[in-house]
Amino acid sequence: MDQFISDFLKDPSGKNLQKLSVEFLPYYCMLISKVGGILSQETLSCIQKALQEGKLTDLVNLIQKALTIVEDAFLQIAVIGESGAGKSSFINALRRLSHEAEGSASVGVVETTMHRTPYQHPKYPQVTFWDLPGTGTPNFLPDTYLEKVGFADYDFFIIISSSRFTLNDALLAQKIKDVGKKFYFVRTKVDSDLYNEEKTKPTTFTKKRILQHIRDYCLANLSDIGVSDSPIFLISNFDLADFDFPKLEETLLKELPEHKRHTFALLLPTISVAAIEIKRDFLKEKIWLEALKSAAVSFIPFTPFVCGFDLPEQEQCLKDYRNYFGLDDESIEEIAEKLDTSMEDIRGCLKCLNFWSLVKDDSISAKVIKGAESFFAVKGGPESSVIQGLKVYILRLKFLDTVADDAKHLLKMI
Ligand SMILES: Nc1nc2c(ncn2[C@@H]2O[C@H](COP(=O)(O)OP(=O)(O)O)[C@@H](O)[C@H]2O)c(=O)[nH]1
Ligand SMILES: [Mg+2]
Repeated sequence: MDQFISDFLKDPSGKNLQKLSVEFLPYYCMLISKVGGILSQETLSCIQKALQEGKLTDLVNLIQKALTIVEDAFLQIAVIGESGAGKSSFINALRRLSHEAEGSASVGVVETTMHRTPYQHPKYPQVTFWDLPGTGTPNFLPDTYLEKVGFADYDFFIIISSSRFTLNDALLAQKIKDVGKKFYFVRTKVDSDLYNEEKTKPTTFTKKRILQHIRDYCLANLSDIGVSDSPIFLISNFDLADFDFPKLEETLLKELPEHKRHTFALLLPTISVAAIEIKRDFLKEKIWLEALKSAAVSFIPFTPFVCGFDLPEQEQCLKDYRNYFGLDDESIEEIAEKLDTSMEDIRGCLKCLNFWSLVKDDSISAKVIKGAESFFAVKGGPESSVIQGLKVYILRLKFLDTVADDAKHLLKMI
């Protein structure tokens, strides 16, 4: 049982809440993912203050408001670069769509228009990638470009090149910075550079040396055109798990505003153990905040029952988790195809598909009773809202761990 929540339930007095207000921040920092959490500094301070002053209604409202903002967060990602650099491929890779899938961005098509094209994420409609007109087109005018493409709409810009970054890219980066937005340089197609090098120089070829060479070359090129100290991410759109893509993910997550991190973490493809862990941490944080909220509600007199244990809702929650980790039916079918095996074979390896066995797990009731014991001591009898809240908390953690472990297991198989 979570120590903080259990301590919270043990004693609703002002003295205990004051103690918890001191412990809150260190505890929260320990709980969240290595790339940060979903609460802003301001919300954290307000939560601390609410605990210190024993204002439980404020605490509940603060958590609820923060969770709603996180749920509703939209993400608009602008992708820029010359025609042929790999923009459409990058967008498709992040949307987990093959080039042939319906709704995918057309690959290999030379764009000459000055229009931007939106591509919504098929699973997360609040995320849109924008394929922006190329910086290499004759119509490109750095002074008016950002205005024309509506720069204020985007959370950040990805500037893509498959060879040298151009002066226009550099001018654009400078302007993006001037308007207070972030940009990231991404060098695509390193898989094909490696392939070509190995074919042409098989005796002296080493992967590490070639990648370092590409990185140095890009950095020198950027420095030549006046951009210093910007990191470069080397990637292959054909294999996001390799090269710098995981580093790019982490950097973006760290640099996004807190309330948008959750949305971005969910859309990350589950292509590495690190990506699975990051996703798990973000979802865990949310489960914990919901549990803290529901614990606080138990101490507020005359509050209507907020957090009941509703089976269809729990079933939906498990479904959502499977979706987030790429274990929904459609994804399982794709994996079976990839591994040239039957869907039943894959399903047989997954524990997260059996909702009932997870719900009926005896260890859950034992944990709920243990967690509620401290509360009984205060109130002198079982309080149904506490039991329900703990049940939801422990069950959701179980769902999450089962799904994340299954995702890791499948990753190993793939
Ligand atoms: N080897 C390799 N080819 C890529 C990569 N990204 C894109 N391509 C290929 O480069 C060509 C142009 O890609 P596209 O995504 O249409 O570029 P765009 O014009 O910037 O949208 C296509 O043939 C892609 O298959 C990559 O990372 N590695
Ligand atoms: Mg394109």
